[in-house]
Amino acid sequence: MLNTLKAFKICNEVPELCFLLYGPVGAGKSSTINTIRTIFEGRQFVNCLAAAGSTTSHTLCYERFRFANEAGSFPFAFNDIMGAEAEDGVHTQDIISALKGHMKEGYLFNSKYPLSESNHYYNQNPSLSDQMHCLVYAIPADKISMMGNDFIKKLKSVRETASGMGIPQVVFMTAVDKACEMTKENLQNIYKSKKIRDKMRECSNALGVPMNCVFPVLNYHEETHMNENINCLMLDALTQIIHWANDYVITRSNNQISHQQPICE
Ligand SMILES: Nc1nc2c(ncn2[C@@H]2O[C@H](COP(=O)(O)OP(=O)(O)OP(=O)(O)O)[C@@H](O)[C@H]2O)c(=O)[nH]1
Ligand SMILES: [Mg+2]
Repeated sequence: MLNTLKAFKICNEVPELCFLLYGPVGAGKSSTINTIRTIFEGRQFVNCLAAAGSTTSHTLCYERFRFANEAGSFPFAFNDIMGAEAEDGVHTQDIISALKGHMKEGYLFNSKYPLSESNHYYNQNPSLSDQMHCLVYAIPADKISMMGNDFIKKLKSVRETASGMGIPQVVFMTAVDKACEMTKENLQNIYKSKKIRDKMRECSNALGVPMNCVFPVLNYHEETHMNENINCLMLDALTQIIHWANDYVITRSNNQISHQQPICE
């Protein structure tokens, strides 16, 4: 799977495929990026992470992460954002700005006020390369049932915007170890676990994303060595979503070309 990803040729329209991570505080968004870096770069990465159980977001700045190893760089990037809370946390309008490519890297989130058009970090004319090509919801498996109505409401408006733009939407269901003891003991049991399947269905219903777009994953969080099972789950998700993001870019650029062509009578 690693070789497949390395060999993946993205379309010519954009230099890299962009994924935006969105989810509640402490859902494992930053950990997902660290896990991907760990897999590609062959060593553990620990950036700024929220303490487990923290209620305020640790990620405060809009950042794009790229991945590379000695063989070269991979043609995709993940954007990390502040977690969404019912009242505090990332402003829904900011997620929409990020999706559309208006938000520049380095922007410091402010949960009271969304990014304004006059801000230095506001990109007035985003191109297809600046916008997101896939929205990845990070939802912790053990907390799906606890997601409050306020958060679901926020999520709904983000989902509507993404759907309106035709952006593919997937779920990374994190912390599978916390939702199923059998899976915690041996990650390979994930494929046999009824609990995990039920959680995936819950995710699918809550977010309106089909079951085959819900990927159960485990992030590196306490391991000190590489773990093939963790890597395989994440790589399985990546090898699928990279195609969907690429398809989206192709569709969008075809539409743009057809809109630009003069209408011949
Ligand atoms: N057990 C377990 N813990 C995890 C997993 N993923 C992340 N964590 C832990 O959950 C906590 C929060 O993870 P983060 O990656 O900081 O979450 P985040 O979504 O970036 O949080 P904010 O930036 O604060 O919104 C950390 O202590 C992680 O070690 C997982 O798959 N399993
Ligand atoms: Mg974070």
